[in-house]
Amino acid sequence: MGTVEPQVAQSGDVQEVTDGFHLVIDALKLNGIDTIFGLPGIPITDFTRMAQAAGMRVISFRHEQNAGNAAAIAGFMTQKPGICLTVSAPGFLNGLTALANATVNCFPMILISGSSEREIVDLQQGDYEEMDQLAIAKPLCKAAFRVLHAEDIGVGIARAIRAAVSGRPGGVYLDLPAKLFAQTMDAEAGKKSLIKVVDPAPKQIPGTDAVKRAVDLLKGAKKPLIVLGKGAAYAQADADIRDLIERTGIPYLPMSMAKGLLPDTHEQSAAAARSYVLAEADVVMLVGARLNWLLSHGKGKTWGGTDHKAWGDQKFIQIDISPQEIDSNVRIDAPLVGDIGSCVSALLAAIDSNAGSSWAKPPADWLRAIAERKDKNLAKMAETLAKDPTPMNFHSALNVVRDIIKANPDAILVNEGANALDFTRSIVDMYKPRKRLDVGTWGVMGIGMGFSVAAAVVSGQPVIAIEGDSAFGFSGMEVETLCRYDLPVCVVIFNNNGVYRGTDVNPTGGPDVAPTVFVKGARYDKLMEAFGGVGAHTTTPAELRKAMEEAIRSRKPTLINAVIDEAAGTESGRITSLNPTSGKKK
Ligand code: FYN
Ligand code: ADP
Repeated sequence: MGTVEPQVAQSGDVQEVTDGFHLVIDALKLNGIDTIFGLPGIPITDFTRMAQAAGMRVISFRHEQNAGNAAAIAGFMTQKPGICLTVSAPGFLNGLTALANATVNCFPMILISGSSEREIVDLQQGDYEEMDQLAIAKPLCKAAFRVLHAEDIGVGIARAIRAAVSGRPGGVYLDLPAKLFAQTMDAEAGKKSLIKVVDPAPKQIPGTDAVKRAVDLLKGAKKPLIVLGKGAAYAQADADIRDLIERTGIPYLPMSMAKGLLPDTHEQSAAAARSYVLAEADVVMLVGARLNWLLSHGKGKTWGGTDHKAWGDQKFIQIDISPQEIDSNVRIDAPLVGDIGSCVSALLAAIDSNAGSSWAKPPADWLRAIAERKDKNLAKMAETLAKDPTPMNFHSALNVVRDIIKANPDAILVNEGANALDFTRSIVDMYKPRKRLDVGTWGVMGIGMGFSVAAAVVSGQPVIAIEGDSAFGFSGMEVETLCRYDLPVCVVIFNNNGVYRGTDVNPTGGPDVAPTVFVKGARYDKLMEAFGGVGAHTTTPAELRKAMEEAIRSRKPTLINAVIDEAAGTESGRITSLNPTSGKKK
């Protein structure tokens, strides 16, 4: 395994050879990629051993989807493509969900899957794990490539990296047939065939006319608003974004994964007056945020429209790296196409040259009106959080989480569920960029443990995963992975015995429970103890606080079963309206 015997060339000289295994590893390392998230098996088991032997960090999971989610979020956090490695057909398909999710979320990721004999697959003769993986991956990701010859590995990896991180980032599939790994070639020629990608995500500078158009629109606004999306968080232009917001004095609304780009306690944050600002603003600047369902497609009552499809009266500026994003839902009056770093610094320069230090702050009555709404909502929230009901509910439990994050602002918060997601988003303030990782554009369940593993591995910081009991189930087996790598992850399961809540009953009176109900009183904490981690069973905020503080202090993998009122929680949390209602009459 792993070693390639030197071959004797015809001249009698010893010729150093390399092979597909080593060329892939060398190509990744040459491009600064030092971690692989994956799951070994035919035909990539030896590859994982050799990668580890070559000094790469190889993190093995229990299911490929979780490895894929880990790779995707590592890409978001680092701007380097996260690598997920899987076996053929079923392993590939398991990783594909994460690849599609990464693409939808604009996270750079490369799914590398081994594949079976091309000749047999193409003639459909029934190979072990036979599947035309390239064809299946293509419509679900940004780009898909296959490498058939060892001398093309350098180009294949370079194309995959460029496709993942340039322009709008996304998921890339790289198909590596089993035969490729064992192919040999002259070591020197192999080395020369590798490419160190120069400037993988080139800056995209916005046009000066586009910058002027945007500044003119902002300048004339009476009720301006900036919406920060996860593209703004990804861009790592934190200081300039903060500068732009503070120098213009414009109120801003963070989308969920943009929370913490500026501290949520910032006086210009309009998060607690969301409905008001969206409906009332006259000029809205979107920074790395799409007008998709999370922003009601930029129209309807949310935006002050007269009915659910009507456009509001506001004008939009949109900063995005993808020119095709513009006008996708409503008219964009001032598109600013380019990378966020370049666009924001161009805006700052234009603001300087236009107005010097005298850029007029937004009208006081707009700021006052927002402050009034915000103060009212904050006071209402404070009142709810101060209650200490028995049994514990989402609010009293999250009041604890809120304090823990405040005391540990470098900790990363992973969050999934329905109510567990929605309440956490509005209750737990974030203080630093890219610290909140959640279900993203699809609202997908199952990211929890994959994101947690990657967050801990990439950052070395403590991770707190706030999980609905249903959401946790999608990736729960990875608690073994947390223990195996001894990661500082504290999983808190908000256990209310079911999907949304645990109180539904089977209307027939039959022996099966309702489709949304789980085993009552489940002890998820014992799952963690089974693998040597710390389990805690908590029923009060005081117990929860103690267990969380201990987890942060010890940095041991910890799972806290936080029992909450089984009647707490609404159907689908804040998005109940997306459920269709039956029109059937008796
Ligand atoms: C927000 N709010 C606050 C605060 N932050 N009040 C007090 N204090 C703080 N810190 C207020 C805010 O102004 C809103 O009140 C309300 O709380 C809700 O805010 P939120 O959650 O930001 O806004 P809303 O309306 O829920 O946003 C829509 C959404 C969001 C689609 C962006 O619901 C979302 O991100 N959903 C993702 C759901 C998902 O993916 N679920 C997973 C699948 S679950 P008002 O201004 O008074 O309205 C499968 O079933
Ligand atoms: P949110 O869900 O937080 O609203 P979205 O995922 O909808 O955020 O939007 C992110 C947007 O950011 C995408 O349209 C994407 O093209 C854009 N984007 C991602 N990275 C960059 C970047 N570096 N520069 C400019 N735009 C970016």
